[in-house]
Amino acid sequence: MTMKLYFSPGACSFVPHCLLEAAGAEFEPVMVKLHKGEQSGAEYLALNPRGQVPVLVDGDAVITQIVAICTYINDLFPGQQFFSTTPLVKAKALETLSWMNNTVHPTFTHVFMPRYFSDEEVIQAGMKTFNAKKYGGLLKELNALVEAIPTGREWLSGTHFGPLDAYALTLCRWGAMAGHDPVSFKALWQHVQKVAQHPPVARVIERERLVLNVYKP
Ligand SMILES: N[C@@H](CCC(=O)N[C@@H](CS)C(=O)NCC(=O)O)C(=O)O
Repeated sequence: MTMKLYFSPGACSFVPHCLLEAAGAEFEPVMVKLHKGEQSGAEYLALNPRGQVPVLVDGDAVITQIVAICTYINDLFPGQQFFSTTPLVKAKALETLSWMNNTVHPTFTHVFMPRYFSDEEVIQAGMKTFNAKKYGGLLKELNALVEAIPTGREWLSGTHFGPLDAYALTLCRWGAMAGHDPVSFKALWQHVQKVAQHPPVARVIERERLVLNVYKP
């Protein structure tokens, strides 16, 4: 049975979307319009009570959370080496993936959806400003991780394209929405442009109709 990936254009679901495309998996991309609140409708909540994308459905199994979905896709398509088979390289990649998912990503959520964290508009405004600035510092850290890619290795994830590369692109795009010019993070921006040209990623960018640099000074 064909897998289904519930995604929203430009959201974090871009990460597993790219992995499925890169693996040549048979899957149906199902768009969830977050701006229309489709994630909060009864039908979607029956699938994922947390009302979030991504969701991967494989047969009767419903998998949520990027780290879990990426690990599952890696295990289904071991030849792709989305995670390295070298234990230490894999552990370090999971370390960075977890940081992206549990630190960088939620910092942006405070900028983009402050209403999830307070009912009060004044608090929301303060939270937005504070976290937009904090996000700039996290992008600097990400830029340093790209600079630290060992010579001879092309990808953040390891010797092959993988989740860290797709997530880096997503987080960099979001940075522009938080007021950070992606071009100012030189190594990261170069890497993101390379990732965007990787054929499976380019196909996903086209399917999701994404503009890479949405920065407006
Ligand atoms: N930790 C979750 C985060 C998922 C998440 O934050 N998804 C966002 C899009 S990037 C979402 O669906 N937001 C809709 C909402 O919260 O209303 C994961 O790894 O899947």
